Order: sequence, then C-alpha cells, then structure tokens
Amino acid sequence: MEDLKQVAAKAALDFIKPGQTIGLGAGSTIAHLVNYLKETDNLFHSITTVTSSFNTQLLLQEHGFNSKQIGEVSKLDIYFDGCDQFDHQLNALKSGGGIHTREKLLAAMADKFILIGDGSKYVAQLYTTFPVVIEVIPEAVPFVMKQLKKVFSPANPVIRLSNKKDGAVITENGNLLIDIWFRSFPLLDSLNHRLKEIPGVLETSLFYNMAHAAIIAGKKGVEIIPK
Ligand code: ABF
Repeated sequence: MEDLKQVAAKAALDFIKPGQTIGLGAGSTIAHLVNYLKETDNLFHSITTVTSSFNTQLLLQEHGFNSKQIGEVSKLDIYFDGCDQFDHQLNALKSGGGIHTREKLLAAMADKFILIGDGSKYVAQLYTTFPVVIEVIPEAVPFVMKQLKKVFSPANPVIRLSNKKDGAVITENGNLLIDIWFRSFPLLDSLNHRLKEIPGVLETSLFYNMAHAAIIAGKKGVEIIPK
C-alpha cells in the first residue's frame, strides 16, 4: 500500500497554490506529501504549513518549511489528512492516531479539507473494524465509561493503553482516549453529537460531513472524489 500512498500524496500537489497556508495531518501518506513538497521550488519556498501532528512537525522542521503553530492561525486554504477509512459520502474515521481533536480543529479551519489515501480506505459505508475514539478529560473517565455502557450498549468502550504497556495513552492535551467498539454503528449523522453531549468528552474521531474531496490511489490510478 505504501506505493499507492505515495501516488496519492503526489497527486495532492496539484491542489496547492504558491503562497497558501496548508494544514497537514498525521501519518505515512502525509509524510510522503511533505517529502514531495520539499522537492518543489515554487511551493516549498512560498507556502506556510501548520500541522496537527508532532511527528509531521518534526519532519517539516527537518526540511526547513515555514511553519506556524495551530494557535497562530484561524484559517487554512487546504487541510490534507489521511484516515483509517472513509465512505462514499466522505465521512471518515480517524481513530488510529489519537490526535483527532487537533485534526478536526484544522479540518474545520480549512476552506477545503481533502482526504488522501490508498484505495483500500474507500468503502461503501464505514464498518466497525475501527473504533470511534473519544478524547476525554481524565476526571470524567469513570462517568463517561458508565454513560457509554448505558447509552450505547452493547458497544464496548475501552481506555486506550500505551503500546509500551506503561499505562493509558495520554494525549498531547493531557487527556485520555476511549476506543468505543461498536457491533454496528448507530446512525452516523447523530453519533458525533450524542457522544459530545456527554460532559467531559472533548472530541470524537468520526469526521462526519466534513471532507470536501478525497484523493485515492488504486491499481487503476488516481481518483479524485468531490463531495
Ligand atoms: C488516522 O489515519 C489518523 O489519525 C491519521 O491521520 C491517519 C494516518 O493514515 P496513514 O498512515 O495510512 O496515512 O488514524
């Protein structure tokens, strides 16, 4: 899939104009896009970049991009990001990285939010091989867990643990993540709202009705899916 991610990332260059402020998300596809941007003359020297991801920030710094912190901007021309999965209406799950709060903030700031990925991520409808993740303030975790079990039964909410097995994942905002494993998704159009209604929940990894387009690369080439 790595080659296809590269193909999709390269196709994203066509959307960017000199002088624009470009938001960049997390993950391997975005890393390819950063590397391609570095090779351009007109874009590399003229664009301003902003990212939701610590790792992407390191790569931008290493390459010498002109970059700003999220708190320094309120509008982006385009926000590009990868995802775990997206459907034909361009609703996306961005659960893997656990940084969806920042990702959603940048997506909302952008005139255009464009998903990039390989063809395997494009599905007729989102399915439950990925959880919906919520970022929760630490004090609210017991209450939120109780509410989730009550309201969304038989879904299984699980506090995300660190791969290093040294406890729970702590987000860059000092919060915890709860992965909610649904057996089947409740109606997507109200799910985001229902989860955010629970006090203590900051943001969800369901990007419902937010993306404006998607660039996907498959065996037959690159496809641009407008909304
Ligand atoms: C999601 O998938 C996001 O957190 C992240 O933006 C994206 C990365 O996907 P990939 O590495 O395949 O480009 O989990």
